Amino acid sequence: MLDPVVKLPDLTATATGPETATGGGTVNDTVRVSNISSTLGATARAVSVRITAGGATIAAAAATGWICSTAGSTATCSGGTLANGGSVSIPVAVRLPAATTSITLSATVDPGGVIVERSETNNSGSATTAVTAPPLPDLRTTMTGPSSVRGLYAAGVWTITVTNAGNAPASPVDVRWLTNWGGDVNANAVISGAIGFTCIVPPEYMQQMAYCYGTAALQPGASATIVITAVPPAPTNVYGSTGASTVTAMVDYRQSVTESNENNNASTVYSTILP
Ligand SMILES: [Ca+2]
Ligand SMILES: [Ca+2]
Ligand SMILES: [Ca+2]
Repeated sequence: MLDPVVKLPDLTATATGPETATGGGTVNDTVRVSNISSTLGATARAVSVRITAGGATIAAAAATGWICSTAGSTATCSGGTLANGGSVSIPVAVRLPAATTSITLSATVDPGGVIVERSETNNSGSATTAVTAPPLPDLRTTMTGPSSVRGLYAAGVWTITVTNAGNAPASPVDVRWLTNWGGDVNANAVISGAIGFTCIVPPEYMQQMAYCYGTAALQPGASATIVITAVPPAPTNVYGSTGASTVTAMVDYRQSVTESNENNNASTVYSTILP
């Protein structure tokens, strides 16, 4: 009769992946689980491996004969069988954050310690990828306007400057100019700068607004200006406090451009509408 110790399997796990990658994309790493026991019959059954990618998302992990599930930065594959000398490769798709950081994919086989092995100290491996932030645009606005304007009679002029402060072209460049005014108001937009805009003033809304659609991509460092001239209504046609006008310009209001900063897209001017 054989000494039962002789038949112990020895599971190992290693991880490999690219040393460098651009953030925002997906990289393909590989986890390899092996039974390095040389003893015939030292088969490991119902093997489980836990995979983690701190700071990143595991999009997919799969291997024939194993059941894999993913949740956030963790994946678990279990149910595999590894005869002595056998191994399995598990492709792992890792979705990287759009930032400069370092992501380490770690794999531990038999994390619960339920399989008795010849060595319990060689069950983990890892691979580190240096992630570089991708070039992204950063649209932002500034706006000037009157501190007060006479409703019904005088035109106010609001000047919106749209700048791409990022390091990649931005497209589309769409701007919404939104007031808290009701009633019948005329607004006209004039545009100048690096790119043109097509502006419309839809008549059907309760609040007056204008939409301006950029006619080209805005390059890094470039600016364009939209000048909106509008005659406000009587103070009583302002929603909220009488005569307290709020005008907000927002670029990429439909959130169709991924930017390095999404929090600098709006600017607001407060104007008092006088009777
Ligand atoms: Ca082991
Ligand atoms: Ca922005
Ligand atoms: Ca955006």
